[in-house]
Amino acid sequence: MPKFIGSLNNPGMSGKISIIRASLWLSFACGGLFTGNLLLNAGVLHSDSLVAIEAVSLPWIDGVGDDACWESASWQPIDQMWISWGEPLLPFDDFKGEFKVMWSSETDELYFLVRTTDDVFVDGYVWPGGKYPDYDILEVFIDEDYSGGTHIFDTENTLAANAFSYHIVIDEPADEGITDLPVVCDIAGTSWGDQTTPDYAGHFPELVVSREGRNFIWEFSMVVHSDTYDHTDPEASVVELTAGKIMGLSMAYCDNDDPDEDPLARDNFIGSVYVTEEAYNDHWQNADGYGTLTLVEYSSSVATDHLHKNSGINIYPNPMIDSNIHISIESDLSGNQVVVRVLSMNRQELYRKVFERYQSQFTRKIALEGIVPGIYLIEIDTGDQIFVRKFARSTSHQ
Ligand SMILES: [Ca+2]
Ligand SMILES: [Ca+2]
Ligand SMILES: [Ca+2]
Ligand SMILES: [Ca+2]
Repeated sequence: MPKFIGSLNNPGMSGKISIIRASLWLSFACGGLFTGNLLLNAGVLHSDSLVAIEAVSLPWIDGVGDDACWESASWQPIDQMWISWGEPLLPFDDFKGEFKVMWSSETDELYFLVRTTDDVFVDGYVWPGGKYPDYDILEVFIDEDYSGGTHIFDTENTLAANAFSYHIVIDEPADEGITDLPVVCDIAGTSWGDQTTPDYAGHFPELVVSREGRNFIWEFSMVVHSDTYDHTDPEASVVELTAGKIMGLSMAYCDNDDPDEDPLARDNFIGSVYVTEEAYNDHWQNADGYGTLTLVEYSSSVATDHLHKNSGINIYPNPMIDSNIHISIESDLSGNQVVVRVLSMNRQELYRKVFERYQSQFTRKIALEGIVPGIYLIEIDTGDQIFVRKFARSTSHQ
């Protein structure tokens, strides 16, 4: 009988498996997974490895995601609560977010399509003040050479441009309207004594944010710069984009919902990758926890595979409502057996069951008695592939 043997509230049972970046290529060798998935490979968790397919036709940057190229990219959720410190997911009307990313060898630019929902938008930031994270902003974190490491200031050992944490600050568009004039902030200088906040809007050649009700679409292009970046000569450090290139990349949203408080203070910080509790607010200064982005050439098979792998497994309802969650697997992903495991975010095994040989559609109910509110990983081993998805047990249906 499968047993639910622990919970996030039982740290004594933790058995951590380290996250190893080098497994990226292993995941490719095994028909690796794409946006929105995590992959467990030979006991090693490789999380949040994104693949960006080259855009054969460039998107029209207008805040509308109906361009043909976006169809071959998958949505990557922005669903990890970095602040407030590991609490369950927010209700979707408070914040919901996801993004797609593509690239072009013609323009040497990355292209992003981001959808956010936010109940209250706090704007009014005046550059170059230092309090931009207390407004509603989208953050793009990029480490061009995937070096990891600190990126606050230019010092003997580190460079401020080792990675960028772009804080995209906009004024809220009118309902059914758009805005296209952001300020993009990050820290530069050699120490807190001479800290400056350059405006990096020039790294985003095109950016349009549209709004319908509480839903926003951020569509933009981005130039990638190396760590030799000099703000007085940006062109000199522009990086050529080629298939196979790996970069560090994460996305996050700073959510404040109280425009009247004084001073303003950020309420929530939601990211696209899992980070440990100690690193919930580390991306701004250290690139070690960034996700990975690998650029690949477009081919119809890659695009088809990409779409297929993301639609082949369904976990529902998510967030789960009671102690049951359902798994369904498309028929052509079938194997002789399916091993299902549920893990806490620190990789503690909470549930394991082997389901015997199956054919055609595979649908099972997984009972997780005693599961406490939080974010979990569900691992599905179909024999030739291992999929891992995140799901949440919310607090609102106890
Ligand atoms: Ca568009
Ligand atoms: Ca909100
Ligand atoms: Ca770097
Ligand atoms: Ca907000």
